[in-house]
Amino acid sequence: MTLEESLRAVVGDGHVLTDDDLKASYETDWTRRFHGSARAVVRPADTAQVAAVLRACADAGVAVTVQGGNTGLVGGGIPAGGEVLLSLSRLTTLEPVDALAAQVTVGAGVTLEALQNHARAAGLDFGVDLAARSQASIGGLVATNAGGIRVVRYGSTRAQVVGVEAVLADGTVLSRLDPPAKDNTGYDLTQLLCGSEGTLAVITKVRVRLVPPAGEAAVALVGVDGTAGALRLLADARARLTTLAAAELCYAEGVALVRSVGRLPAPLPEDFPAYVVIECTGRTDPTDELVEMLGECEAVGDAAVASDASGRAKLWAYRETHTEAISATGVPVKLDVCVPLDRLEALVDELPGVIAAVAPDARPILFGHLNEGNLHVNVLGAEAVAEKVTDEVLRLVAAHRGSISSEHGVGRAKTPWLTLSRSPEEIGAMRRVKAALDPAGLLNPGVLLPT
Ligand code: 2HG
Ligand code: ZN
Repeated sequence: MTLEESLRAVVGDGHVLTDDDLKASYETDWTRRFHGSARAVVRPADTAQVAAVLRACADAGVAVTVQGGNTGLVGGGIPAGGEVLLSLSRLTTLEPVDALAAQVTVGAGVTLEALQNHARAAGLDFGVDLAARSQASIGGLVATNAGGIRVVRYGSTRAQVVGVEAVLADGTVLSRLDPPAKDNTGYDLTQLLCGSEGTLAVITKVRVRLVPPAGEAAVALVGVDGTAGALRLLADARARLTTLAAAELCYAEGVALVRSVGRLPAPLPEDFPAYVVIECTGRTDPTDELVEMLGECEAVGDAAVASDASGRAKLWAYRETHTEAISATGVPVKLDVCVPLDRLEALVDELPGVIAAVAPDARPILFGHLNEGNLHVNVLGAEAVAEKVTDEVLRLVAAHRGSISSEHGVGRAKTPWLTLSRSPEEIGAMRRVKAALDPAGLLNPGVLLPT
C-alpha cells in the first residue's frame, strides 16, 4: 500500500488532498511570505485518526507539517517541501462548559472566536484575544503560546491551559485533559507542549480555564508625544486603573497607512507621533476611572474615549487593522520582538537608522503590545534584502537584552537567529527533548530548531 492509500483508509478519500488546486490554500500563508509544496494534505476528524495518520507517516518515514488555522506569521505551519500536511481544521468539538471549574475542553481546530462565543454563551469568557480570532485555532494558539491584546490582564495562552490531549510522532496518545487542580506528580508535559510549535507532538484537544466576562468596557485612543510619552501613560495606567485590560501602541506612520487603506477619518483633531489604545473592563462602567486617569496624566496630548460597542470598535480599528493594511500594501519583512520597557524608547529611536543602512527606501511600521515592550516591526519595501534587515534588527534587539520572537514564535522564519535569544546549552537541551519525543525528527522539521 502507498502512504496515500494508507491515509485514505484512515480519513476517507475526500480528506486526502493531492490535487495542486486543492492543496494550494494550505501551502501558502495568508501574508504570501511562505510557500512550500506538500505531498498531500490530510484532514483527520478526531484524535484516533490523527494517531493513525502519524503512525502511517512514521512507518513510511515521511515528515509531517502540522497546521491549525494557518494564521501564523513565521511559516511554522507551511511545509518546506514533500511533507504530509496535517490539517486539524476538522477537530471542532466544543464540549459543554464546566461552570463549576470555569473550564472547557475543545478540539484543536476550534477557532478562537468559536471558543469565545461558546464561553460567553455560558456567562464566561476566554482570556486570550487577538485580531485573527475568526480563523486562528486553539490548537495553534497553544502550540505557539499566542499572546494578543489581553496579556496585560490574563497572561499569554499558556496561562490559560489546564490540560491537553496530544499525539506523539509514533502515534502514542498522551491524554491529560482533566488533571487534579493541584498536582505535583512529575514533569509538566502540558506546559512543555505550549509554545513547542508542533515539534514535539500534535495537540488534538485542549482544556482551558475561563475568566469572568468583560462586562462593561471603555476604550481610549490617546495621542502622545512619542515612545517616552506612551511609557509615562502606561506607568499611570498600571498604577491607577484597577480595570486595565489592554494597552497597545502604534505610531503616526502606521495610523496613516491604516487610515488610507481603510478610508478611516483622523482619530483626533490633531496628529501625534504615537498613539496608545487603552481598554478598561469591569463589572461596572469603567469610563469614569479611565477618563479621570487620562485627565491627570501629563503625557496625554489628546484622547478619544468610547464606551459603546460601535465606538469602541472604531477606536480599536486604528490598532487592530495594522496587519491587514500592511499586507494590502505589500509583502513586509515581519519581525516580532520585545525588549525591557526601559529599552523600548532607545530601540524605537535606533530602528529606522539600522533599517535605512541596509534598505534606504524601506518603510518601517512599528506597533505592538506596550505593556510587554512587544514591538511588531514590519518593514515595507525591503523584501529583496529581507535577510539583512532581519539580521540587523534582531542583533539590535539582542543588544537591548530583548527577544527575537516575542509572541509569533520562531517557525521557519527565525531559526537562524535563535542563538541571539537562547544559549548553546539551552538549544542543546531543547534538541535532546526533541530527540526523546520525536527520535526520527518527523514533526515539523525545520521549525523552531535550526537544522
Ligand atoms: C498583532 O499584534 C499581531 O496585531 C500581528 O501579533 C502583528 O502583523 C504583525 O506584525
Ligand atoms: Zn501581536
